[in-house]
Amino acid sequence: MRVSLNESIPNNINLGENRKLQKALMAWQPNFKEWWNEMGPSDFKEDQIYLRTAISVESGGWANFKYVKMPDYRFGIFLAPKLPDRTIACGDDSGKKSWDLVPGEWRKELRRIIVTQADTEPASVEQQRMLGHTAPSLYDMRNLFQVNVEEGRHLWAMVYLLHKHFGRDGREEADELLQRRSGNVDSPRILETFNKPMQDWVDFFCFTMFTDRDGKYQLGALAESAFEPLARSTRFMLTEEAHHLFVGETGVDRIIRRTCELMREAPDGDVAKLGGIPLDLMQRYINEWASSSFDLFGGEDSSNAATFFSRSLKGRWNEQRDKKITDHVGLENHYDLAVLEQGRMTNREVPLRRAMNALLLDNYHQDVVRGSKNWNKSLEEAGISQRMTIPSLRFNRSQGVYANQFFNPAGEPITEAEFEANRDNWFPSAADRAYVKSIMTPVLEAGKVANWIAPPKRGINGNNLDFEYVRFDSDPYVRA
Ligand code: BYC
Ligand code: FE
Ligand code: FE
Repeated sequence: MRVSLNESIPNNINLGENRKLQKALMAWQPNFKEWWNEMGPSDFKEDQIYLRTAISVESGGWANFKYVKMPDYRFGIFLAPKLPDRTIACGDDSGKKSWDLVPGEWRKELRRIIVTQADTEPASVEQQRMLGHTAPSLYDMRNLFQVNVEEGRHLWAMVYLLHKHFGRDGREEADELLQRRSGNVDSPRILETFNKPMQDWVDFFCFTMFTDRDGKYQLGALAESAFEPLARSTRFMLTEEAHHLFVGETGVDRIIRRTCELMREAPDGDVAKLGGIPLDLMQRYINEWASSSFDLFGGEDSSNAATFFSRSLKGRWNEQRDKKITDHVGLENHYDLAVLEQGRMTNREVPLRRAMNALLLDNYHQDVVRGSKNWNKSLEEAGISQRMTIPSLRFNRSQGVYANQFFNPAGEPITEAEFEANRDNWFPSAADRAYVKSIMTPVLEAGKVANWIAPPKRGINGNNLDFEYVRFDSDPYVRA
């Protein structure tokens, strides 16, 4: 029993030598499997998927590709290597020795951060569970399932921390992670974006572009934590996250490139007549997922953020590596935040520590703007004059200083009536969603791609597009 758990969970945490931890994880594992079976990808359990499995943190070990059935996937637990002489990166204790164990004073806060991070992982799997049925190609189906199993592994990574470092409370939290459900009214996931339905592949590509990218920045901030096990877990998670972001950014790009082709073919430029995705519709999906993802950073002016930073639980993006960050204590400076007061924009000087969420959101925003420039390059190359835009950080917010205020996508204040009158211009309408749904027919033959999306520029792990990324156990069209 002991040996088999150790074998079924690839790890670099000496799991085989820690009986107490093994026992805790062994008790949790069947519940995880039950959850995966019920809430993980619908169908495709008997099919062979060309997946990468992390079996060690070394470069050759974390990207090990082979065919596996998803129920047999091995969810490993890995810590990135210890950085020699790492000291605390930020806050009051900057420069002191980092922690291998949770300090009693910050236990509650650390647990809360880890639980919040953990909760997003199974939530995203739940949100994406129906998408396999409408995959636009085997390549895309494989990427979807790759993302799903890795989010499952990220849950394991956080549950390991809860079990190892937080005793009984940690075990209870780990159980509750399998009980909450995305979108459930009585027991929802913690953060709002993770309760939104994901109905089609345009949602999926926007989610992996915008929402997984919040993951990148939050994980980066946690990789600066003084709590070494958290810093090292999240550092390894970041290596996997890159692929999720790639799937999103290139997915949107492939839609745009296909739309450009169809715009040339359609006599009056109306790509919907040819089953393509109009650029305006794409923009509405972008507005929706981008603005919802901005909320994931929490308030721009936040006492929680100040606590997390000053107690060294969470740092800034590249806190340790960025040469431009010289003040790691953060008591000196302030952040200039534009706020709407009595109908006009004014500046609020936010003490730097309270502005940590705003700073991280700015890093994130620059990154999504960079991504949108790549999409616009595709438009330019195709000779199309329309451009995609990332909405202002003030647009459509439910968290932070702009919550319950009204701005247009350019960030200019407007009235509530104007906002409401523009809903169908700015967000996917019922008609948009019905149209997208109508074109989401699965394409499940190697080398073929749905009509509404361009093929990828290259395949996975050096393979071509016509590689058989999924080997079906029985005719998938008959099943679907
Ligand atoms: N929805 O001081 P405030 C990922 C709550 S994604 C609902 O403004 P704070 C992934 C907040 O909890 C990365 N509630 O913000 C992606 C607080 O509640 P309490 C996930 C929200 O606390 C795709 C209150 O509002 N990781 O990995 O500084 C697929 C006031 O909060 C929201 C993390 O989030 C919201 N959007 O910051 C798979 C890292 N925003 O305490 C995976 C861990 C705020 O008053 N989490 N609230 O009851 C954190 O560091 C912080 O909790 C947050 C919020 C950055 C999320
Ligand atoms: Fe994740
Ligand atoms: Fe992810």
